[in-house]
Amino acid sequence: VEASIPEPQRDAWLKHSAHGFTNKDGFENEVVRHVETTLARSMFNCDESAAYAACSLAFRDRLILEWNRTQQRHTFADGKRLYYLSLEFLMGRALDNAMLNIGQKDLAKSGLAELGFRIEDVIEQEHDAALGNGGLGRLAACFLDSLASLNYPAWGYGLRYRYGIFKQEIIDGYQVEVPDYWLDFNPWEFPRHDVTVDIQFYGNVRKSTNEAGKTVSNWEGGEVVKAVAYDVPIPGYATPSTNNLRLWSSKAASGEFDFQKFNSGDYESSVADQQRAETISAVLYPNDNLDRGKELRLKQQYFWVAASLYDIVRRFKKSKRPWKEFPDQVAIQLNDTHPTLAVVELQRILIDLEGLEWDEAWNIVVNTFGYTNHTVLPEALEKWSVPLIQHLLPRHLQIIYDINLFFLQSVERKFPDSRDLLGRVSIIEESQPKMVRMAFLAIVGSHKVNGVAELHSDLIKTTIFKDFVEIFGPDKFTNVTNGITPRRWLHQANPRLSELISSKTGSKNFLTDLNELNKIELHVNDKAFRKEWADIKHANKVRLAKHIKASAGIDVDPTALFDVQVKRIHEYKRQQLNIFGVIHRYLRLKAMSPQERAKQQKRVAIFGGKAAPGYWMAKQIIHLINNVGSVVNKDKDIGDLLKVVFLEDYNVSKAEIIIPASDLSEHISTAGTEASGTSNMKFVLNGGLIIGTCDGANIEITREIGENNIFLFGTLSEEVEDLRHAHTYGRHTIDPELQKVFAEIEKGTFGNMQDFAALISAVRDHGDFYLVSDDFKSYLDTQDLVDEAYRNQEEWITKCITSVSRMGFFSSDRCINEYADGIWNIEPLIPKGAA
Ligand code: 4GP
Repeated sequence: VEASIPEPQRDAWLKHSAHGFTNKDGFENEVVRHVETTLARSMFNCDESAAYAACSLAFRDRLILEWNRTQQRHTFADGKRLYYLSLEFLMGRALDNAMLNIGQKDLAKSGLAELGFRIEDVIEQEHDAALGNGGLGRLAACFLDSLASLNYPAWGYGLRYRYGIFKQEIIDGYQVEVPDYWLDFNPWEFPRHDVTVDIQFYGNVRKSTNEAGKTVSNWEGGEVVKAVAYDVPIPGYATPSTNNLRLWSSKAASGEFDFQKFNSGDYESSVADQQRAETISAVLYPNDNLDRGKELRLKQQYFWVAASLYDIVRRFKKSKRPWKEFPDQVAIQLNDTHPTLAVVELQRILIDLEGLEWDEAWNIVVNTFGYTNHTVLPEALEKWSVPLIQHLLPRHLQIIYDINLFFLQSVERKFPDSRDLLGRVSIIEESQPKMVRMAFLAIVGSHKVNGVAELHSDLIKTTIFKDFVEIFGPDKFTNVTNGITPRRWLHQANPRLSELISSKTGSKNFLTDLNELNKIELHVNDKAFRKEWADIKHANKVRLAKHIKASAGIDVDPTALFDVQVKRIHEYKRQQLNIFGVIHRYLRLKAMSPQERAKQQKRVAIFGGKAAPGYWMAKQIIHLINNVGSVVNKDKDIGDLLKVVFLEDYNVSKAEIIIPASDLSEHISTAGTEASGTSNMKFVLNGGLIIGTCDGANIEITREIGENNIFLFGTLSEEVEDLRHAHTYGRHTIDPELQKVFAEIEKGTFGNMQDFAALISAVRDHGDFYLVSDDFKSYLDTQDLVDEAYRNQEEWITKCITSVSRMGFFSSDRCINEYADGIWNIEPLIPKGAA
């Protein structure tokens, strides 16, 4: 407000206000202007990357104008906003998405053509924004798209990592990690050097008495690091609403500390401080579903949470409302436990800085936060050691102890006779050293806790959080089944299919109301429609085949069945089951006569995904896949009957090529381990069928599309515990077909058997925790059913069309509306011009 232009000068501003391009001519003007001025190049010196840069800047300018208007609208309306706190936003590329969401891709295409460029080549220049590991980060990105498209006043808050998820190279069959420095040129962010927050670490707490005679805690000393905001505009689809993703970057605070050192001649160490400060936002931890408990990670978490809360509180304070209205104005969603310190930080702000009483403050905190759990895997549940928190955040540790004390006292009052219960639910684990259980802190500090698919939400209530359901009652726990944005995952990734669907549904409305897809079921027998459907799938497969040739050097037949498993490599996701199945298929083909072989279904087994750099077993799985590929792919007996491909460096932009080209995709986690899965939804939406276990969202997908349209197999989640128990106590016989596979590996057919000994012994000697042997037979049998079904192409296409038509439920728009109604209590703010 202080910086606003006085009334008399505003006319001049209005007269000169920027507009952005509105037609092709205007677009070309902007592109050329950016080439010639912003980039300081010319028509004699403009390659595709310059064209990409200029085109992106032209779109960015448009977006930021809408962004400004959107923010003004939100400020003026002064309603409740949502803040989505996520350490990961796996955004992928922005240009194509911006062009499509604004509805100007055709214009850009012809404009670029006039200037001498093919739009596809320009789009290809962009480096993925890969600030995430896998499902959790990509979900956050889909949510941002839906929040903007549905016109919700919402912000995302995250970290601006200098290095996103590493780039994966495959060298001699092994994964090698290469740093992903993606910020060389990033036209999609706006540095806000005027929006900074000083963040304190270390130091100590001193108690004092204020004028009112009250004891107050002062957090003093330590070190200060500066957080600088970088804003990324998030365009809504077919609406002017443009939301904000604010990413924080760390910098040394140019405070007294540095100057003192500098003046005393200690130049080197003042530069070292600078670098140390910058490491906070330097790198994304490359773990998916795995907690490593590194000190720098805790620093990242506090840095990000403290900066974001400062920003949120500052915004709230502008409206001069009483504190008790904070939860009416602000909803904060914790994407997993990574931002849980926000609960403590808000309590600290309220009691230490704003002078509220504990209870009043705590009430505000609990009503503000919601917490989403994404996994029940014990190795992924965050814990931080008490000494570490004590050292880094001394005041926060005191507050955590107080939160725990008051919580345990309330439990004790309610359940006076259950001593064990207090130990089980305590936020502090009595281990050596003591640990803070972040999930418990998140539950206690939130008014709603949700899982991400029905089975998963039931499991958290009956297993890891069972006691909390007793304590708080069942209403605090809810389910919001994940979803995906049909804008990126259909319209952008599969433009021809999107076009075909709109020709049958009569409009593009299905992109904002995905249930409209059900109109295509009426056309399932329409010959021309089916033919076009099949042609599109084939073209997408040809495109992927070219990509495979270019990146892996392997020739694949686009008429073969493309069988895809792309996701993070994890024992629980069971890529080992898949590759053992592939070996089995190979051996079976080898044993056949040439005549018999000729009758078999051709397949291409396509894998992709990164392993956490420290996850040795996952890396062995990648190695085995590659070695099997190098044997099978050159076997003359086999030819096109079976190919095995590992696609290097799976990421969002590659997913956009792979997913539309799949016939079958694999979602085969041990039942009860995959919280939801979201790629399962993307594959079905693109007209591929899935083979899967009764796990995560596979179950709801089956309910929606019908069990005839999905290939389910394997152990059910309620049987898993008993089987594991049986394995541990000696009743474990390995499936005979799997034994043959092991024997072949041990013969050295796929290279040095020592390399794969651990993969085999996990199943044979160490209890087969993931039930690979138990599920092997039903997996193979089901794969045979797939071959048979694929042979009947007419029937197959019917299944695909029917499935797509029933996928409306899985839009992230549905999902966001459920959060908005059930957890956040926010309303859309629809601007003029929204479709
Ligand atoms: C993932 C879950 O593994 C996946 O099932 C789910 O679909 C996704 O979150 C989004 O909810 N979890 C993670 C993680 O990525 O790191 O915990």
